[in-house]
Amino acid sequence: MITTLKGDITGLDFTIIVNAANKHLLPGSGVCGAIFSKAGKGLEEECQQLHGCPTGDAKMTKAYGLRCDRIIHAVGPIYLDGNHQERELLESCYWNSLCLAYSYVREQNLEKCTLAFPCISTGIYGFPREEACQIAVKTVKTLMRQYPDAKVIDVIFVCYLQEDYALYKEELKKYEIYG
Ligand code: AR6
Repeated sequence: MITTLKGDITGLDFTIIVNAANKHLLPGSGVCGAIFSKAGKGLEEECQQLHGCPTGDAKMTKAYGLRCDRIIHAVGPIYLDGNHQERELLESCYWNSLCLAYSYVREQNLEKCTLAFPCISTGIYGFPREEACQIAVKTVKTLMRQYPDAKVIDVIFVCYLQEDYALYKEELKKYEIYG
């Protein structure tokens, strides 16, 4: 199932929440700042051991003070002008995060998993919201189609802003109708 909700991702008790991280895996502002400050010092310490993460990729940590079980730190692209592989890099963030989540499901023998994404790159990194939403939904749908086993993962796009929530509702509706 792929759904959307409006709210603060840091308060959710889903299996995994995704962080819109920076490539140093350091606390920043936005959703990343909120995740690090709620999770506590343990998260910073674990992230220091990971030696960063390339743009378009993702790494998983424990969740410490958060209510979820794990955090996936996905590093979205900084949007320059659309000619610097921003789309491909954003797509690869969603794809790689899903792959990590699926490995976790297998490793832990989970029958179900809830995976919450924020709108990666659309804040400080400046990715146009509408296009980012289309890429996010399309990437998740494509992966689920190619790997039906991954359907044990319920994906929830968690929107902080009403504007994003409206975009995701519309985009998901399109897929329900047209597949
Ligand atoms: N829950 C869900 N979504 C949120 C929350 C929240 N608590 N807070 C903000 N958002 P941004 P980026 C939304 O700027 O563009 C950091 O400094 C927000 O409305 O957090 O990927 C990192 O360390 C927006 O739609 O991330 C990086 O350096 C979305 O989260 C850099 O910012 C992403 O906005 C990453 O920039």
